[in-house]
Amino acid sequence: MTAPIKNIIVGTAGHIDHGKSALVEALTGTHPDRLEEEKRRGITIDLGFAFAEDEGVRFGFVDVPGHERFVSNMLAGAGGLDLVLLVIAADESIKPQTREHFDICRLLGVKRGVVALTKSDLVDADTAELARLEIEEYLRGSFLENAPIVAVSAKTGAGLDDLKRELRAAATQTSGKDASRPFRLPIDRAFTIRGFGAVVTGTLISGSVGADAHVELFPSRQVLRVRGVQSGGKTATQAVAGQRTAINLAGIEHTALKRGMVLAAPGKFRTTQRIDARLQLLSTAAPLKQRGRVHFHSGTSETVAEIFLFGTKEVGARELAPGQNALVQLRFQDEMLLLPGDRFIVRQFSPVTTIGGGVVLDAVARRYVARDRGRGAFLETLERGDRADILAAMVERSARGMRIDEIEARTGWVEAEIREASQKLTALNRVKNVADPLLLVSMVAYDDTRKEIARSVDLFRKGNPLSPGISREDLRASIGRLVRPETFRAALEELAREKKIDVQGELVRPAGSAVLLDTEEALAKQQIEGAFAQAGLAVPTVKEVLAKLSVDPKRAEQILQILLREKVLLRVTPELVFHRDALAHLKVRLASYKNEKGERIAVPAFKDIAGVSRKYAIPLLEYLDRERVTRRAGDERVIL
Ligand SMILES: Nc1nc2c(ncn2[C@@H]2O[C@H](COP(=O)(O)OP(=O)(O)OP(=O)(O)O)[C@@H](O)[C@H]2O)c(=O)[nH]1
Ligand SMILES: [Mg+2]
Repeated sequence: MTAPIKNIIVGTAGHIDHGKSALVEALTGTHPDRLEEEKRRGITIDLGFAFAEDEGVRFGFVDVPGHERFVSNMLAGAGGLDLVLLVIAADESIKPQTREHFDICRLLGVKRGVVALTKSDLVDADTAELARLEIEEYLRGSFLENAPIVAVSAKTGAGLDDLKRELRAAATQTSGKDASRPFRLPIDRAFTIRGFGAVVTGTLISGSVGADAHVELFPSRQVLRVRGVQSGGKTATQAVAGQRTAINLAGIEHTALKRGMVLAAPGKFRTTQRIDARLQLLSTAAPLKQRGRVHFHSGTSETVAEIFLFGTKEVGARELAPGQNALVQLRFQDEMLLLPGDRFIVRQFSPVTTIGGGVVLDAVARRYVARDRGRGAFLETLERGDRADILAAMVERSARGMRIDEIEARTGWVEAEIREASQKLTALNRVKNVADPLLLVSMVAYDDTRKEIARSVDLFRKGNPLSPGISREDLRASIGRLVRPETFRAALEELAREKKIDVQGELVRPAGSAVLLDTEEALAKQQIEGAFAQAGLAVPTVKEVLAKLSVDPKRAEQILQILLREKVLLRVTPELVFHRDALAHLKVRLASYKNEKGERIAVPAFKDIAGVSRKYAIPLLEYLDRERVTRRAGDERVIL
């Protein structure tokens, strides 16, 4: 049985002309420089790629330019690497871009690598030893402190086997990228292939993708179909995280695609122009001013950002000192797709040099305000907490609560992870899940909603003692706008289950509270009912009846409403109200008419048996039609 294949991206780093591209060729057989200009000038300008497979490890090499003018191209390649191959020429030792590239790797959180001491054929043993000592000294205290330093020559082939062995060893210690997470591919090249159309390439940093999948292009948010994929330079059914990947896209011109755009799982993510982050400033940088402008690089994208400092220890600090770190807000000139945990680099606006980098904590940050006391603690939880802590902090900071899709978009977590964290928190009573699939609100916000509902129901009751309750709709409107319908419903139902309130159809009232009438009101109720009962079908107007009562008009109207709700009285038209017995009696008379005279009845005959004038007859017939007691047939009615 062979061990599963591991996909590892190795990125070169190092000063111009130190032999990066030559070394990649020596290791893979492919010279990574592809542009005419690169070949002519003998320097690398843009990213180059090559592949090698070695004992269960598939290496994708990303070769970067060493020239200081092309650091932004280097950054587009450095975003996705698992291992750095730090290339230092034995005859020159450490030079400015050795330092800058190495700083970038550190700031991007690269964890492992190998140092290649190249051009070893050009120096004697003492010079090589001196270079080695210098490099060891330089790397002390960094992630490469204990990394192997392998003397090699791309020219003679000396040391290449050792270097391959060390790369393999480093690869086995590297965890690689996670294919089970949502798909994300920062685009580093876009071109067209005759007969195929648009093709993009990039390092697949997360998830997997196959032919016929749909992917979303950021920042334009077009959804596109994948025609085919290649990984590691070969056609494949599926490309997985950690592979160099080429994707042939349907429905778009290659001219509409370029480096810096991102392909991602469709419908999952949003773009952002504002993030909160931890920023580390290099010790070689100048102090960073409040609202300083920088070039921002993450993945293959870059934009201009304005930096707001809020995490410095000294309250009111207006700048960040070299070598220090702080919690910051970054505001971008362009829409970016970023997720928590994404690393980034910032470069001075002018002259352009690398000054620092950091990690995204909150990709959907609230607008910066100078005094936001909760934010520091919140960001520290995002930075250090486990998934449940982070979820609780996010839910507690959002007044409306968070739906599962909102959590996914904001964190990049998969559903199972969200559910697990949510179960933990609901068991601890820190959050309440009020809907399916998943809407989490903080326990504090949920309890507030319950209290507000109970208060509102009571208040209505006090102001409207004759009303059987407040309607759900009015109750909902009386509760804060920040309460979502699902939260309202869950709280209402829970209060009803606990018998704190009574919910009957659309009406809500305090538990156990029937409408209580005082003697005067009870009398008025009898009088109203009596008036309509006596009138039979030739009813008086409501106004006339109510005017005779001793209670005030508003209460009289409410008492009428009670009778209507109890269905003792029935409203046939806005003006006409009948007693239920009168209507029942009419139906009996119609039934006997049908028995004796047949099913058809004309209006005059109806007036006779009802004993009413035309004024009542027509509305009554229309009412009976609606009730399906009769059906209109020309000028007559059919008794059903
Ligand atoms: N003698 C000798 N020459 C080397 C060796 N490696 C590279 N070279 C030469 O050094 C020059 C620069 O090599 P490249 O591989 O292009 O250097 P690079 O680091 O890729 O340069 P940039 O991409 O422009 O930063 C070329 O002429 C190579 O032939 C080596 O091990 N020995
Ligand atoms: Mg090169």
